[in-house]
Amino acid sequence: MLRQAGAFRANQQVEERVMDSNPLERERGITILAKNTAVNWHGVKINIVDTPGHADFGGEVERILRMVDGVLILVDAAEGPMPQTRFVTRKALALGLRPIVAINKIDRSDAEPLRVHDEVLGLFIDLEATHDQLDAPFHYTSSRAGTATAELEKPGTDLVPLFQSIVDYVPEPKGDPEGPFQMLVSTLDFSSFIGRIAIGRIERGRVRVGDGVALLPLGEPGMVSEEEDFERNRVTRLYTFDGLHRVEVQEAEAGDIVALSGFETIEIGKTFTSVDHPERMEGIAVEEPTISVDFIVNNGPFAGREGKYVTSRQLRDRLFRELERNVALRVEETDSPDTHTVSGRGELHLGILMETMRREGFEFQVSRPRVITKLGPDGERLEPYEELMIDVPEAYMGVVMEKLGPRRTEMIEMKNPGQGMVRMSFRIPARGLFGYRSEFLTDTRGTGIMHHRFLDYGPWAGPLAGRKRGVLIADREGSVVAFALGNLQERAQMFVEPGDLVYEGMIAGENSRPGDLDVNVTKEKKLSNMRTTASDENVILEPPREITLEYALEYIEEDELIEVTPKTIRLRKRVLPANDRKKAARAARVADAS
Ligand SMILES: Nc1nc2c(ncn2[C@@H]2O[C@H](COP(=O)(O)OP(=O)(O)OP(=O)(O)O)[C@@H](O)[C@H]2O)c(=O)[nH]1
Ligand SMILES: [Mg+2]
Repeated sequence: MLRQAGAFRANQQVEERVMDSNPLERERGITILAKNTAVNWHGVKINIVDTPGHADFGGEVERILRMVDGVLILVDAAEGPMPQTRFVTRKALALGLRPIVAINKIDRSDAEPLRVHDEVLGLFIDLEATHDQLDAPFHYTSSRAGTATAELEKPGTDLVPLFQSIVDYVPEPKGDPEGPFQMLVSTLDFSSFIGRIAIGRIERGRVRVGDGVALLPLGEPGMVSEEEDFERNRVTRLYTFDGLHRVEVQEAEAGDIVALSGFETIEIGKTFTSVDHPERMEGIAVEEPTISVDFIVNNGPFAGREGKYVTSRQLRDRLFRELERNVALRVEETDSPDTHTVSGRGELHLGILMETMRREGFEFQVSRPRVITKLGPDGERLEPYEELMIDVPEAYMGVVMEKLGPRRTEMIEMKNPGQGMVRMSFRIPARGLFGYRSEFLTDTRGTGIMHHRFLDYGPWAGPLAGRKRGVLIADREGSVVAFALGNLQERAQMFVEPGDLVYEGMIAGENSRPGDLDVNVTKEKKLSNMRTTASDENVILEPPREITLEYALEYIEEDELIEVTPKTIRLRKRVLPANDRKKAARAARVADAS
């Protein structure tokens, strides 16, 4: 769309996924932060906000939806609607926005656009779309080829039909440009030159650089009384969006999405108004967090070796700073100054924060995630449930069901779209997913795909079994030796490779059976005087399992921690010395028996 609307120079080389500008986004191939752009199509300015698709970034989606008058829903022509599609679509439909559907990637050899068309309609009905919304225009598109068509028999040649639908179908902004100025802060940006920048859509009136404007505190919508204190300041800079650029302007009016600076107390959800008409808009409702983890100062033996920021003070300041723009996040202090509890919308949401911090040079530890329970109307305990969607080859269906059963899973749907694959969706307590991913990957030999997302709160499911297998724990500090791994790998999947540094209490691999084992991964082969060649190099080692942050979050048990540094992710026992762990286990057994 950018290209065909002339956002690029004729021969400009444009990289793929050009809006995903943040390094983490580029690396992972997903959108994390919503971004604004705008194109001009035959004299009509179309503001576009690109949102993340994943449900964990729902907070991001919820607030930007307040800036738009319509939505374009992109669905993969082979995969069909995914759990995350349902999430964003529900939000958009509930706000009464009119959707346009693009069934994209019709160039894929396994595309089934008609089936996907039906699935999207089914989804709309499920989500109680209005008549108007059900009447959504559908386009079959290939964004790679730059084509759209409303009828499959007539292959598209460009995106004109899609642009036309947007112009015809999405209402113009309704705000009166002659009324008193009003704008909701939907998102934030920061520049070291000009400070905090508010981004939002002007609801009503107009604003000029130099205007004195009020910035109202959060609160109930309506006129703000004289007593309430609010910031009054001058707009120092004003920008609108155009293609991939921000354009500095002197004036903007109702319907424009702008970036505006000059205020100290900018916060998401606050309202800007003219000074003589301080009318607050409804704030941004963000869904409550569902899981928590503890961020703990790194107290392992390797602390401070790889990170720049390691103190509890630095960690605390950084976490609280994150709240300014990450609206679905909560940070709480605990009894210990070394520990903060951080709550978010899912493992990915928290995982991205951790990943961002380690890139900035932070070093810290994280606990196993806990679900956030609530009380129901009759005082009963409720816990979060997720929708789990699994694609596996038919042969692995049995083992998946067998493993999910004890995790209190309920099957919602099973489909057999062909090609030997089955798609199943389940309702599962969020707790039931902890530790499941690694089993799933092992059980399906890496051929399965799983997605999950928050669904709702439901009755507490009772005790659930934890991880099935135990871990191998390094019993001393040192450098990992191939010879030692060669002996261990028959009964374990290693997480470390030769040359890695380990310490006592660090987790080096997964036991293929239940129960933890303390092992020496630094053990050298005894040198005899008959030594021949470098025997170490003859050991054939399985590659270690790669431990990513999200993997680690789903993997660890309550008595374990993840150590996160800019260079490494290590798993460890909370209690490092093997003797202390044994004593604790003995004490627990005694307590159990009595
Ligand atoms: N074959 C084919 N691939 C496409 C087409 N459009 C996009 N892709 C590929 O699909 C992948 C995902 O594209 P993205 O633009 O990141 O998808 P997205 O919906 O923005 O993803 P999120 O923002 O993370 O939800 C990229 O590798 C694209 O190259 C298409 O029309 N045909
Ligand atoms: Mg994207």
